[in-house]
Amino acid sequence: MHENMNVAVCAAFEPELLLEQLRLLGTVGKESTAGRTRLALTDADREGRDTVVGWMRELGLAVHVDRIGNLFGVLDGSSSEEAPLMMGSHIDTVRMAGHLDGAYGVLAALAVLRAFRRAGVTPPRSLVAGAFTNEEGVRFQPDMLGSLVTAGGFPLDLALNRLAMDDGARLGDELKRIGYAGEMEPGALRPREYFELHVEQGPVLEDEGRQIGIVEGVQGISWTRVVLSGAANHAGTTPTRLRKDAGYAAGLIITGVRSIAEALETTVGTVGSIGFEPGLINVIPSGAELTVDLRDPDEGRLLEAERRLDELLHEVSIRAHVDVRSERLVHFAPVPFSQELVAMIERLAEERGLSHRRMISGAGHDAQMMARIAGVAMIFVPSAGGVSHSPDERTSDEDLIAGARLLLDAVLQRL
Ligand code: HGY
Ligand code: MN
Ligand code: MN
Repeated sequence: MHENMNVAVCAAFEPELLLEQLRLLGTVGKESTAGRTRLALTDADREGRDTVVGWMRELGLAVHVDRIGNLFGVLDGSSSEEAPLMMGSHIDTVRMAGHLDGAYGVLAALAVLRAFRRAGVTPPRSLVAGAFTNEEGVRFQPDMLGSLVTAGGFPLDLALNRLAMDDGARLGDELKRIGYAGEMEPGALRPREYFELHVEQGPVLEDEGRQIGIVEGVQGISWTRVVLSGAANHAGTTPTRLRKDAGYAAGLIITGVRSIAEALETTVGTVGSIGFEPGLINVIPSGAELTVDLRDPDEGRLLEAERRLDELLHEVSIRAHVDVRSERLVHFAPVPFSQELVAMIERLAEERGLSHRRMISGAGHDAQMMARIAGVAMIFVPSAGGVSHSPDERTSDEDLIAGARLLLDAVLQRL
């Protein structure tokens, strides 16, 4: 685009409104305890979607919802021939979440489209702000499901039939219930580039005092569900040698996962959810269900971590005299992003005088799925204390604005 147009669009960028919308969206799903919870396709997620759709309509964007519930606001370009440029992220959250994870990328994308609108500049090709369904994957697995279906990595019908881990609801029925079972075929909006702006959710940028992370890719992710079946018995009368204690088995797995991670060094391992049956103080647990999250930047080490986990499960079944069944819910190999776009964003950060560094994302993102069908890059801003997936998630206004302005620079550079 002509330099004058770039200047006009940058001048029309409204950081204050971005911060205000982040605060407002952060009130949706507010928990009486702490943080907010907008699990995918719950009423709170619907309310979050309605809020973002309202802001899209205020901007006069064409709003599209596809059959997996992905949400897109489109600013038409002067040419409809050329593939659009898309920015996005997600607005579903984990439980008791911060207000930035996902929402920041969606609302910054809207802020970029708003700058074009306010400057009265029509982009040469369409610009799209997207919010993908079920990025967190805590209710329905796998995570990043909306973008994975968009990228052709998961069949739509299979996705619509996924059952919620919490209440067993069918994903397709939940989409209908909240009014976001769209008509557009997933992937119909196929961008040439996809940019995602996100908080780092880790300690690196803050530790090094840098303002921007230029993300070169995402590490590999493995999720496993484990079901342990022992025998309920009296906590007082049953000798240790006669126990088939599913709770003890779960404890061996939790400590075993930590040992696998420590042994493989770059691997991280988490048993994040666990439940006992019958879950009573004086009954030896007959059953336990837990999940294991393993991650590593290297596919070979991630596969080795999975092998060691499977070995651990076998050993625990013998040692604790319980039946162990496991189901691999997710295996996503590490994903590299576009080196051309990474270098471009790095140069733009230099030009803005922003301190920056290249890095790999420890968290999963929709960008890793969109990298299957588009040129992809991500921009990180620091997380205070490296905290995320927590009500204590914080990023300074200055850093939030710097990241959003760099996103706008990247878009202008590509148009
Ligand atoms: O699990 C993740 O890394 C992402 O938050 N879904
Ligand atoms: Mn996220
Ligand atoms: Mn997240």
